Amino acid sequence: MTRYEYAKDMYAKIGIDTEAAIEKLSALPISMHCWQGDDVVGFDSKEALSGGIQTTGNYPGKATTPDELMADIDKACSLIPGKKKLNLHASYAIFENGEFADRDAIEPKHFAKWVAYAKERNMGIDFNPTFFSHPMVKDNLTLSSPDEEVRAFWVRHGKACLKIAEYFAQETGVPCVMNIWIPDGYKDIPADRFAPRARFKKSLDEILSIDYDKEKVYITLESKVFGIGLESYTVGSAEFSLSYVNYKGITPLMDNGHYHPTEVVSDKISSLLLFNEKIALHVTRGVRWDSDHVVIFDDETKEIAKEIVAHDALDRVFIATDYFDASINRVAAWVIGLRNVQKAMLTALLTPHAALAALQDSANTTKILATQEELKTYPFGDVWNEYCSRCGVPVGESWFEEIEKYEAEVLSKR
Ligand code: RNT
Ligand code: ZN
Repeated sequence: MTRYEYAKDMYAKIGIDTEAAIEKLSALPISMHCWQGDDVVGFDSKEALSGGIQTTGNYPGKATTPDELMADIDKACSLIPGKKKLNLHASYAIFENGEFADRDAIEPKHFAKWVAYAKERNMGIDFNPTFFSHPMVKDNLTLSSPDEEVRAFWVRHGKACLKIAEYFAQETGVPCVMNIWIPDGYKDIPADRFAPRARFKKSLDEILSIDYDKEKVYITLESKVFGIGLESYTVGSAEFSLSYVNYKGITPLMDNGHYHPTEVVSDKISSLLLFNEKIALHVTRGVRWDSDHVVIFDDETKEIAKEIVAHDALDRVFIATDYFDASINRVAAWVIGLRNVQKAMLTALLTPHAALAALQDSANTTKILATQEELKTYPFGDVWNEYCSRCGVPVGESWFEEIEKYEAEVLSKR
């Protein structure tokens, strides 16, 4: 009997079909953020990263050209099991032959290379307007700016991105999630909390006033509680974002680094699923704050996965990663984080949710706790290894040898 066969039997005894779990997980797309590869720099400006987010570290070998970034994404994908979608930011527009278009004038053609890349790999594409790291961000404000020139510029950017999102969906045949996140806010106590939010609402209304195919593009709005230099007030707070989403019938996006430290996204998912057809997630890891550390296989990531699986919402939740660590090998950072998202999902798929829920309904909370704790020592690793091997990616820590080789042969030569 192989280790997998043994594990399969053990899970079968508690009513879990490991084959079905592997099959479900193989079909679940995880949207991989391109910006881990170059510290959120992009190709369209020489501006430093702004918007209250921060990368720290200067590990050698970061991608500085589209070809390098694409090669690094390929390397990472070859070491991550499961289905991937590509998540791009507008700042990753590719300009050729000396051509340039500012953020408010970008067009689908500036992303044609990404489309060709995704099509060759059978990937869908998600998209993000880039409302940061640009000279038109004035006083940390974009869509909520009182300066009409600034506000209008970013509205045009949003509209331009919507066209590009439609183009991605059209070309790849996979719906595109277009996520709006603005960094707007104030470092210290604002005199007026209302007007910036009213302007943000107006700007979103303007962007969404253009016609788009709602079957092809899902617009999501990402809330946030604070940013570096924006500690006292963010325009796109949780209440603003949820209310706006409900008012317009778009999709909410929760980033698990964007709440007060004792709040957990795992506890928010069920409420949002009750009132929204679809929801979206940015899976990250906050260390004390929204620090965007590489996702690890920790309790909260598992709990998030559990909420998706237990409510049978695999096809209602858009799962994306969002973190950026410049202090370690960037390709490895992708691999570690995405393998951990996959592990969390697999753990959830190997949990007898219905049986546990029945215990809750019969008030047998003692048995719930006992079962949950016993499940922690089930042979999860053997199912995980089987899954990796069936996906054709390295099993166990052997993937790291590939990273060392890639670093020696490619990254260190940059
Ligand atoms: C920032 C948000 C946002 C960004 C990316 C780069 O706090 O999480 O999603 O990380 O758009
Ligand atoms: Zn995010």
